[in-house]
Amino acid sequence: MAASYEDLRDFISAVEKIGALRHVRGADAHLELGAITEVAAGKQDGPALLFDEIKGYAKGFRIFTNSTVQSRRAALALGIDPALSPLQQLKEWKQRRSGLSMIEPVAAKEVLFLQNSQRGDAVDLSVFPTPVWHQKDGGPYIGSGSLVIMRDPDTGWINASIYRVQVHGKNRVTVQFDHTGRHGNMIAQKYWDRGQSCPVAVVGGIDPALFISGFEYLPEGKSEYAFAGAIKGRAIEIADGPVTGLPIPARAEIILEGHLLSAKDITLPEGPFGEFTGYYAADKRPAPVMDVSAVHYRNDPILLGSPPMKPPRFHFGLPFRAAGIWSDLENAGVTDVQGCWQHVSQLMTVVSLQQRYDGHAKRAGLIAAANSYMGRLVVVVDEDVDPSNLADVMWAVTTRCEPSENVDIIRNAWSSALDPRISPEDKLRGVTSHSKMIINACKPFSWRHDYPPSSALSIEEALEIERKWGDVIR
Ligand SMILES: Cc1cc2nc3c(=O)[nH]c(=O)nc-3n(C[C@H](O)[C@H](O)[C@H](O)COP(=O)(O)O)c2cc1C
Ligand SMILES: [Mn+2]
Repeated sequence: MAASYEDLRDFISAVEKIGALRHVRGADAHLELGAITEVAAGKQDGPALLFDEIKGYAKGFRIFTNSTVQSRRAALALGIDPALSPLQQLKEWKQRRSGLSMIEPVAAKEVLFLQNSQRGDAVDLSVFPTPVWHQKDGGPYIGSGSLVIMRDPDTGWINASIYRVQVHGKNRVTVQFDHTGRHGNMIAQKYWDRGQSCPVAVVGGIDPALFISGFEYLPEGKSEYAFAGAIKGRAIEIADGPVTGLPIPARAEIILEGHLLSAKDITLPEGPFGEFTGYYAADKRPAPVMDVSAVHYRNDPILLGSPPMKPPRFHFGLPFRAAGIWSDLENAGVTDVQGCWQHVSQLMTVVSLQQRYDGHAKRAGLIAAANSYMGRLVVVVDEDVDPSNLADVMWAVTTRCEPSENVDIIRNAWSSALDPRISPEDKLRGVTSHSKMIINACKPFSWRHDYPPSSALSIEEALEIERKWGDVIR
């Protein structure tokens, strides 16, 4: 099954059909809109939100938030049956992802983003509601879930990834690269090294397939558009931006076209911006400046807002990085993995497996730890524990793990400058690594058959009862 929406509006309609959309009128883009988003995202089955009549802005200039924070909408975005259990959904995505065939974008017949344009001196970003999302943010962000499009000047390769975009005036924004290895930064640098500014388009109001693609780690030279096409099972329709000639999804909502100026000549202080860890771990920092020379937008445009929020709220309700680790385990030859999951917005990884030999669980834990970005905690559980169920995972930790025997600490491992627990002194010295704890919460292999048996139903037995008696006990 592939995802079947045409564009963001179409996805919003699909969300409304499953009863998961709420309309919010009269909110203030300064903090209030972000606060409503955060509270809704924190609810068990929290809805997606479509804001209109935003205080001080024209009716029809809308913002859509919490698009895919919840697993049912994440499944809808991927085209996966939402009736499956979350772990089955992730398993299906893992299987599909490894066999996806790329679908190259095609030229659009109709270019919806050109319905309205501002050019040159008429460019004025202040007509668009741009939220200040969290209280200590350095300013308003038009890009919290927008694609940044650039073309490699040597190869013509188009990169389209998500980087945050702060507004600094009516025709100036900054684009923030977390580190110099970001494809956008590598491409911009090539132009700057030749004494040129880098043509760039910021695309706001994209559908979830483009969002997922812009978020995925695709290798250099690979097209995020082709990957988004693969998710949808159908080519993304693109059209050239009139100013930059960059290919832009024709059904996107709001487009900024212009040039990213050489960071050698000019930067502006960017941030701080509330991060996905739930902290401000990085201060205001210099970021490259984009001069906006044209803005295009659809009638009644919808900006996709995807601010980072305190965990467990996360941009995407299925932990697709965990699907990557699950594949990594299988590719490394670790058999009998029943599932892999991430909690706390990717900061905790859980692997569930059926132990076949002594050391099996540790082998899986070490691989998962090596590939867990910023995650301090890795837990390995037996096959009777659903890794997506945090309460079950903690039950296993508290009843099967003897801390003096089953906990390992791995030092100097993969984290980032956004890690709130790396000290300011260490950060100044360039330290971006941390330690990781691997908890083996499996029954000890050598006496697993003598372990006190569980009094609870198995996952299958419980599901069977749900099927038969669910309506009565719900
Ligand atoms: C909502 C959202 C916001 C993001 N913001 C940034 C950002 O500001 N800077 C950044 O470097 N990466 C950011 N990322 C992560 C990148 O989009 C992601 O790592 C992507 O794979 C990078 O693509 P690239 O390899 O083409 O550079 C964000 C991701 C999401 C989902
Ligand atoms: Mn890329």
